[in-house]
This record gives sequence, structure tokens and C-alpha cells, in this order.
Amino acid sequence: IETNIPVQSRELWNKHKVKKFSTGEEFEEKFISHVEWTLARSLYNCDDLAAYQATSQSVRDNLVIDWNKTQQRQTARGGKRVYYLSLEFLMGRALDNALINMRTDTSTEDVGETDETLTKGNTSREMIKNAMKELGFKLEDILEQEPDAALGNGGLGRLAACFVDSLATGNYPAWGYGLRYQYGIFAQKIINGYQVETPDYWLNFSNPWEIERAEIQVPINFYGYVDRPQGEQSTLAPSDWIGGERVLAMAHDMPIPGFKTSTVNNLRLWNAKPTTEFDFSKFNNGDYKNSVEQQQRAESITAVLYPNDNFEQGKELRLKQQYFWCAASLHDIVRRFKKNKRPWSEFPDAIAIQLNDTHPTMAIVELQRILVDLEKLDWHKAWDIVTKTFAYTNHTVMQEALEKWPVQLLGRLLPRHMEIIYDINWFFLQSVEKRFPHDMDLLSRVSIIEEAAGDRQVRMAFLAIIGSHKVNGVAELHSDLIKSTIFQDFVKIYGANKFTNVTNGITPRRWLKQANPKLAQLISETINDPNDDYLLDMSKLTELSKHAEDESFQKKWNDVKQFNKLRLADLIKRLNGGVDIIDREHIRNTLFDIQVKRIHEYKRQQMNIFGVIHRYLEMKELLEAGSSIEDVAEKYPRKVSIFGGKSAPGYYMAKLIIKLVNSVAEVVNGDTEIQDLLKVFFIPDYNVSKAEIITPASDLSEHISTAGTEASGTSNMKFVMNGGLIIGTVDGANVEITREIGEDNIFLFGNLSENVDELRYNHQFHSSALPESLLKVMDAVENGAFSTENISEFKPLIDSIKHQGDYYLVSDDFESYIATQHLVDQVYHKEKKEWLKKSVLSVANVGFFSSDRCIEEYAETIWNAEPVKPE
Ligand code: 73E
Repeated sequence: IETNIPVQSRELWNKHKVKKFSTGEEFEEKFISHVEWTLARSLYNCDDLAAYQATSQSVRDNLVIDWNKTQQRQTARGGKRVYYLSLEFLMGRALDNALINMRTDTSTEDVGETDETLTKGNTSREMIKNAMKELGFKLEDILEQEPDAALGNGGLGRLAACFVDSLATGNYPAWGYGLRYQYGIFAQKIINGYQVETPDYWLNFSNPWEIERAEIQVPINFYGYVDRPQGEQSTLAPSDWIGGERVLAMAHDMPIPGFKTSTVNNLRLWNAKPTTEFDFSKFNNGDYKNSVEQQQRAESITAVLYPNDNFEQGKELRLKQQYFWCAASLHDIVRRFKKNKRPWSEFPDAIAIQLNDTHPTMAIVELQRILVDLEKLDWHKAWDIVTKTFAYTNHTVMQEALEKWPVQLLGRLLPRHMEIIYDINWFFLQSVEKRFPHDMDLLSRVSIIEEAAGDRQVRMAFLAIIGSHKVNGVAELHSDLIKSTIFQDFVKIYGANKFTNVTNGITPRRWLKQANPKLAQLISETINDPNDDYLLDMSKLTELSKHAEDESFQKKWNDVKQFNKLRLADLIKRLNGGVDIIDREHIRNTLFDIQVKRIHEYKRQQMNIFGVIHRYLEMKELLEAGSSIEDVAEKYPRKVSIFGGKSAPGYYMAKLIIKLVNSVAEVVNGDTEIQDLLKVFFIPDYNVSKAEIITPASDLSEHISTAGTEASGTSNMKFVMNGGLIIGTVDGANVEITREIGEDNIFLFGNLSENVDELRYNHQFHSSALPESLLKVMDAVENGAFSTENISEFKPLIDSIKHQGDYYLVSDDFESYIATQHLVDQVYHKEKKEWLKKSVLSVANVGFFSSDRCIEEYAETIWNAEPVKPE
């Protein structure tokens, strides 16, 4: 490793080498020095927030030491590096995760594996908890001070967060690249039952987890024009792009600690800043105000995360974000590569870049531009390097989510890139024409440029496929679907081997150990794994199967669930303004039925709430017909129906679903006749830290998307990992969950994806009768049973089913949904032992869904990358 420090000075450096704290006392000393020096506070005004910051700074100090060593080690070994480009990283809180993952040993090199601090799974967290107590703080309260890093919308962003955790844990030399939004996903308030968005200014108090790299500033250009040497006609020749607007990308790094390893990887987030270059023409014109305003515009690029999940709006600022981030990241990657002075042809041996959806597709074009225009490589040599470097993950087949940029917009913002896209397309179409001569239809179908009447558009998914060596879907069904639908032609062109599947996963550190410490403890006791090694090898969980029918074990298992349900009941009470709606006395016999995820018609929260209405109406009918409440309870036992999730601010139907849930909640919860047998609650502002409370508390969770629409889903995995059962459609990763845990342990219902087209067609061209059960529900809704002011308020939800073709097939699946819910009630209330057995077996067989497995598959089948293990 090169250094500027002369040899004779290094001794001094080594003498004063910084050390990690490794005991509670050393931590306390660190903590106090951060209170005094970093925060400029003292014993006399150290509140919980200051304590959180001082704790985090102290922990960060330890991580930074390992972070530096990790980077040196990875550079020295010179293995292949992986870069994960994602516009979203939904990290949630960092402190508790760091306490779980962090190693406290002073130096990994000089501490053997027998050392206590190394082998005990929980040491550093326990140690700090005790030290905090001595200092006068409660760790649980301190952890609550941290705002979520909510730089993502939903599953796609959370997947990226789980991936960086697994990459570090697996010792892969891998960095994440993203944007440092000043505003993450909005905070959701519920006012009069409606979603109201408020800005998430998460950096209000300084963020102890980021390291500002003021020295790393990359100039990024937009607009302008292209210049070529005189007489040069070809756009394939090295060209000069003279940018018209320039901003700076400044790096902010977040340390990502692996679990039970001293590897600490990096998540680099870019922040947009104005340049200090001065526009003299403006100044001379006396237009000082305007030139300041233009500079302020720079910051707007990373101001806010676009709050749409599975939907693309096509806004210019979004494209600017994408290019800004791709260009800064590639500049950084290329700079690092060039330090080694290896030939360009070895670029793909040194670097793998994974594209998280099409959002970073401009990185493909930018690398081609760097190689051709700046490094003067021949076009085809450059393109060979590019395609060997990139791989693309598709996350959705939904038309409205597939990115397309108008040629006119892209050509204005990035004129040179537009030329390069045309040339990529030209060579691609030529190769297609050669293999499939005279198939004009095929050519127009696969062209990167969509020639629709009037406006030509760049199809980013096609560009991503053409510029990558591998394309993967995120669950088996989804990976099959993309091959037979949206990318069918490309399978014909490239062959099926270019397309592969890597089923999603989640990190068990956060979603089991951190979210559900009680269950983690029971597991480690039961399988005799005091050091929590199962969190690295989840196949160890199969040991639990032995105990699935053991009654005393089942009781312990159930006790953990009750504890977690009480924890959620407390949260719900707090969110409900201190009013308790859950009857704690009967909590053991109350089924917690949960659906938390982004609100989307395809995820069918409307079907869920219709099911709740159906249940309520049936209960009322029984009572009216003279049944006793005990008789009603016999058929409709105790249940709490819990919803949560954000709607995109402009998504009218999703917002209406939220309002309906809240309106139903008001009616049902206020109805004393049904005596607490049914409760409904919408949890406002669903986010990662709330998910950590919600997930462990579910008896049943709902994953009920229209078959073929949910690419994978990942919360399904989280619930199973926490011993919850699933009611779900044969969609996304539900398919593999069924395979892994067994079909006896999941409640599947509904039509299959292969029948969806025909069902939709039938809705369009034949008016089939809607099921009686659904009509009853819709009548009640239409007659204003849940409307407070405006009777026809929910009409659009009804109309979409009755009169607009029922695109999401609620009417086709409703009866089997209701029937399956009945079955759920029966098993939960009449066959509790069976239920608990299913729950245990689910956890026993959930191992496949660890994101560690998932990352290993990427490394082996797509990146060809190997771990760099600490000695
Ligand atoms: O099924 C989920 C999947 O589990 C899918 O809807 C989601 O990605 C998860 C992780 O693979 C997803 N999000 C988006 N597309 N698919 C998306 C699209 C545009 C903007 C933001 C998010």
C-alpha cells in the first residue's frame, strides 16, 4: 500500500495507533469524551438525545478502525470488487444493528478465536447496555432517539439495505452507492382518516453515522452540446461533451459492519452541491441574484426521494438524480481502478456492478462514454468491457413501473449520452437483423427506442438488458414471467442463459435477532447455540423441527408471541392517542392479522378490508337473527385486523383505500354490540423501526397480491422468520416459501397467474355475476355504512370492480379468500397445537430466505467475486 508518510515517521504513527474500546469502562471513557468534545456538553446537560449521539460516535469510532483496515485489506488483496448501485437504501436505524454486529476486540489480528468477546454472540450489546446503565441511561430509550434513515420507498430499498449487511457479513469487498437525500420518504400522518404527507427532514440533528468526505468532490455536467474534431462525422469517434450546467457530487460514507467479522464495508451516498466556479457573464450583467439562485438549484438534485413505489413519473429532476449518481459513482470506481494501472481489458475482472432495477441504467452509457471519449478506447472494445461489467436486476413486470425517458428530454439533458444510446441501439439491431433477417416487427419490438406516435422514448429496461451480461428476477415465478412476457424477445435473441433467478432474502440479524430478541434467545437455547452461529448458517434452524410438537416447548414459543403481541398493543395504544383498543386479557386468544406494506391496488388491501367488512356484516346479521355473542364468537372468534403502509402522494385510489380502512375502523371499533370480537387499526407512518415491532407480533400476515404482480415480496419472509403464518396467493416468493416450509404450513388461496389474462379478458367482454359475498360488502359501502360525510366517497373503489373490468381480480378471488380466512380461524382457535406446530416448522425451514444465501448466489453466478476474509 502506497503512503506519503516517510518510513522514519511511521514508528511514531504506530506508537500512537488508535485503539478500539473493548471493555465497558473503556466505552464509558469514550462516551464521556464525546459528550464533552464532540457535543460540547457535560454531565449536567446530557439528555437521551445527547446520549444517543455520544454512544453512536463511540461505536462509530470502533467501526471506523475496522473500516479502515477492511479497505486496506481489500485493496492489498486486489480481488474483484462489487458495487451495488441503488437509488434507494432503506436502512432504518443503525445503532442497535451496530451493537449486534460489532466486534469489540481490540485487534482481530491479535485476539484468538477463544477470546470471550469474540465467541459470545451478544457481548458488545450487553456490555454497552450495562455501561449505559452505569452512566444513568436506559439503552432501550437511547435507541429510540435515532431517526430512521428512510432513503427508500419499500421492498426494493429495504432489499438493498439487507444486501449491504450480508455483503459485509460474507466479507465481500463490496460498496453500495446511492444518494444522500435530505428528505427521505415522507412521514405519514392520518388526519380524519386521510393520509397527509409531512417532510422527513432526517438530518435535523447531525447524523453520527455518516462521514463527510469533503475531499471527494466530483464535478457533474448537464445539458450543453457535443463537439467533435473537425471533419469527424461519426458519433462513434471520441467526442467532447461541453456541459452547460455543472454541480459537484460530494461523498458521504456510512460504515456497514458485518456480523461476527471485523469486515466493515462502505455505503457511499452522494450529495449535490454548487460549484464555486463563477459565471462571470451573469456577474457582469449585474445578475447576482440569478447566479446565486442557479447555484441553489444544485442542491435540489439530492433534496428529496421520489415517493413512488412501483411507479415512474418521468420527471426531469428524477433523470438528473439518476445521472448525477451514476456519473459520480462511476468516476469514483474508475478512479480506484486506474490507481492499479491495470489494462482496461481487465476492468471486468476487477469490477462487477449490479444495477438495482433500471434506475442506474445511465451508468452503462456513462462507462461507455468514459471509455470512448475520455480514455479513447475503440467503441467495440469499450462495449465489450461494459457488458462484462454490468448485471441488471428486474423487480417488476408492471407496465406503469417500467422506466421510459422521452428522447427529447434525455437528448437535451445529456446530449452525448443520447448519441451513445443511438449507437448502442444501432449495433444491437444490426446483430438482431443478422440472426433474424427481415423481421421488422421483431426489430421494432426490441429497439431501445420506442417509436410511439409523436414522442420517441428510451426503454431503459431494454438498454439495461443489452448493456449487461446477466439479468435476474427476484423470485422463481417472477424470473419465469419476465422470460415469457416483457423480455420474451430478448430470450430469443440472447438465449435463456442470460436470464436467471436469484430469490430475494432478508438479513436475520435485523429481522430476527434485533427485532425479536425473545425468539432469538429461545432459539439459541433450544438448538444449543449460545453464540448465535445460526444467524450465519440458518440451516441450523431445522433443529427446531424436533420440538415442533413438544407441548412444553410450544408453550414457551407461544409465550414469546404473546410478549411480542403485548409490545405491539402498547405501540398501537400510543399511536391511538393513549386509547387502548386491544383487550389485553384475551390477547392469547386474539388473532393478530396484519397487512403492512406500500398501499397499492395490486397488493389488494382493498380485498382485505372488504373481508373485514364481510366479517363484521356477518356478525351483525347473526346478532340480529337472535344469536348470542357466544354463538357469534364461535363462528367469528377474536381478531385484530391491522393495516399499515404509505400511499404515493398522487395515488388517488390508494389514498381512498387508507380512508376506507380508517372509516371501517371507526365504525367497527365503536360498535359495542360485537363486544371486542373484532378490532381494526391502521398504523400510521409504517417504517423500518415500526416493522421491527410489528413483524414479531403477527399470528397471520397477508400477502394477497393478484397472481403474477408481486415480483417477490420480502415481508412475507420476515413474518415467517418470526413465527407468523401466511395467508397468501400463489405469487412472488410465496411459492418458494411454500416449497421450503411445506404446504401444510401456509394458507394459500386464489387464482393462479397463468389464468390472470383470461380472467381479465372475461371481465372486459362478458359481464359475469359477482359473488354474493362481495355484493353484500359493496352494497354496504355504497349505502354509506362507512361514510361519514360523503356517501359516495368510496364509489371509485366499487366502480373499479363493478364497472371498470376489475383489473386486480378482487371478485375472482374474494370467495376463496373468505373461505380461507374461515379455515384460519378454525385452526387458530380450535387447533392451537396444530397452529403452533406450523409456526415452529415455519421458522425451522425459513433458512433459505437469509440474504446471506442470496448474496452468495449473486457472487457465484453473476459477479464471480470472492470473499476477502480477515486473518
Ligand atoms: O415484489 C417487490 C420486491 O420484493 C417489488 O414490488 C419491489 O421490489 C422488491 C424487492 O425485489 C419493487 N419496487 C419497485 N419495483 N419493484 C420500484 C419501482 C420503481 C420505483 C421504486 C420501486
